[in-house]
Amino acid sequence: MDLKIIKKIDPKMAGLIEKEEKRQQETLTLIASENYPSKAVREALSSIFVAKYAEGRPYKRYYAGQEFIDKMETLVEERAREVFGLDSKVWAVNVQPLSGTPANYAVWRGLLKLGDKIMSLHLPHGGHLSHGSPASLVGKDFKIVNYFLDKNGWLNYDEVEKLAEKEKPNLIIAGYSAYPRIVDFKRFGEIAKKIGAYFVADIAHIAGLIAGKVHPSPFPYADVVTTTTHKTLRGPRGAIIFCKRELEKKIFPIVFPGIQGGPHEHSICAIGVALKEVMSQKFKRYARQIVKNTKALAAELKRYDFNLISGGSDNHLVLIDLRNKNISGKPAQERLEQAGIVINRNTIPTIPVDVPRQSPFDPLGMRLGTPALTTRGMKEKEMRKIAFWINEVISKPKSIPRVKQEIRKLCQKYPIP
Ligand code: DSN
Repeated sequence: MDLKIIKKIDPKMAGLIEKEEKRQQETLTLIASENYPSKAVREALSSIFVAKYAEGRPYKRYYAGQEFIDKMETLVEERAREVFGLDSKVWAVNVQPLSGTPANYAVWRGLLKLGDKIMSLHLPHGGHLSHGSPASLVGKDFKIVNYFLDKNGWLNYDEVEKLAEKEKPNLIIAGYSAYPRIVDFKRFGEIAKKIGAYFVADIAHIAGLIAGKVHPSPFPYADVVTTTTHKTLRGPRGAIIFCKRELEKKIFPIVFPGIQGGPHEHSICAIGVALKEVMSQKFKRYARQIVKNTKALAAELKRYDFNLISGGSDNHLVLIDLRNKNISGKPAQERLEQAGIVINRNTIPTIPVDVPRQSPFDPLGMRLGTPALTTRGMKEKEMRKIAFWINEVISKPKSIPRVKQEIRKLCQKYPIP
């Protein structure tokens, strides 16, 4: 990025930006929730919309000077619907939430009374903080009942149904941070309907895969769909709420004025540019390549005797139980980072829930995702090489300096956008 002006007025900050850019260029980002937005998206992020307050919904604002903001935000809403094939008579869209957690919180507070019951996946099994962790406000405002993955790390829809019938939650959430398999949204929709609960799909991790048609869509079955915009969707940081028209009046006033003030219109503009890119054939090829890359990475890691939760992957991530490698998540993450492989340590779901809790600071597994490297243009061949390096670093720490050099060389061939 050209930092000519910042360099003049704030060399210290320019230096930090340059260092971070170099770090990202010389290392392999395998954090499943990260990605590289295009130059066009970054250009939109620094557009003049950054200077504008626009509290309220399009064409119903509290500030003057909204002629182009209204057109821009409406265009982004239309594109969001187009990307997922939605009818504007049925689906309302709000592109203002600042990120995924506030988007989700607005939905729960809009649809439920304090103390109502939410049913979601247990956090250490791959759920999300905003789905009702006791550490989050959601866990304090609502009663939370959790479902669990089975002993091999798969969703068990019959168990979800039994629990839903017993607990009668007001709202059921499907959507995960560390689940490597296709989600049967149809089944979730049927379960929710049977007990009269709202069904919310949080597709933050897989929105780009759904838009690219490599994962089934939740829209035919859900009352509400939330997503962040910066993961597989490859936009700037932000979030979108889609809800059935009849729920719009309940949810959108929680976004504003409930929990937010002025929306970040420069981010919304950049979301619009990202959505335009998502509509292209090129993006569909990108989504297909993410899945191919993850499958190649998974297959090769298995050859090195890594124990993959659920035995493999259908999407953009793999989750690994490290116990047979005699290392836990934190030292594995640190060792890999020294070599230039940036991953998440992660809890794994195959530990019975009644044994002492895995510490989130040093859990028993790690999570790897391919969206960012796929954006850099890497394919199956590079994934196999990366699996080799991961094995080298985990099994032979002495290899770290050599692997680091090899990774740097590979990274030169695949510039970050
Ligand atoms: N914390 C994000 C992730 O890494 O999956 C989700 O919000």
